[in-house]
Amino acid sequence: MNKTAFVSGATSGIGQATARRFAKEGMKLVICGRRLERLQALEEELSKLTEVHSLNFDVRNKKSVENSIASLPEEFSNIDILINNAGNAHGLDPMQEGDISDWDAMIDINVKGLLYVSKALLPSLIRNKGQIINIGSTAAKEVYPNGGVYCASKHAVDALTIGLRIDLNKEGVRVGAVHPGMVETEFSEVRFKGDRDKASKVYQGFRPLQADDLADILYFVCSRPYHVNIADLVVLSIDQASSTIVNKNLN
Ligand code: NDP
Ligand code: 8X3
Repeated sequence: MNKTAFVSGATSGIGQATARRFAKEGMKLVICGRRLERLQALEEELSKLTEVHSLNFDVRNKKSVENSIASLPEEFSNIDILINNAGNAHGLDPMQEGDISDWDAMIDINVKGLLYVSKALLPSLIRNKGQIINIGSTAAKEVYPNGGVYCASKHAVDALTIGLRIDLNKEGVRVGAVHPGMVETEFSEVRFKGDRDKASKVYQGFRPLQADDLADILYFVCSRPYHVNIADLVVLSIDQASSTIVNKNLN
């Protein structure tokens, strides 16, 4: 596909799988994340398939977001597709025991970071009649125990998706969100602050979604004809019925 895509959070999980999938489809790529070594390794890998440019910044840092995007070389500055994927959960605690620095991280990354990146890319997306796909979550549609702030951050992503779609309607920019249920990535490792045993238990006993499943779906969403905008897509594993109902019957 003859388009340039900007993928935030491309150093692991859904973002990395999506960058790989888009590269296979011949899309030009801007890949982003904080972990420089991973970013460089991915750039080297995908450069065999397509043109790739890396941007190493923290989405929480407004100036860094603006300067990084402003620094894009001419040949990468015409963004057609924005995948707003960078994000994580931090902690899983009742509100009364929540750590305020975890709350700051979730609001600053999942909500404000998405806004900073979107704002910096809107001129290009409007010029190109482009497309924004926000990665929400089932946590954007439901609230589950101990996940109040993460769910609030993803509810905000849902509202911002609708707000952007409304305001960009006259500009011909497609805006939508993909909302995954449980996907086996580094997500739980981040949530549990590096505790790999605890993280791996989250995905035991059932068939979670894999990052490649989301990459396929994201490619599908952005390869529809221009007049088709997939506005809101919830994607669950066969074993998941809701945030709290998961059929964990496998050995
Ligand atoms: P991963 O932890 O595997 O990937 C998260 C990505 O976000 C990494 O590339 C990370 O890069 C990037 N990121 C995190 N914080 C920042 C930051 N401050 N600045 C820049 N980049 C950042 O998790 P997933 O792939 O699962 O998560 C991707 C998205 O999918 C998130 O928005 C998540 O909320 C959402 N999601 C995940 C689900 C799941 O079950 N896994 C379910 C529903 C939604 P780096 O650390 O290098 O900066
Ligand atoms: C992540 C969904 O349910 O694993 O967005 O917290 S969950």
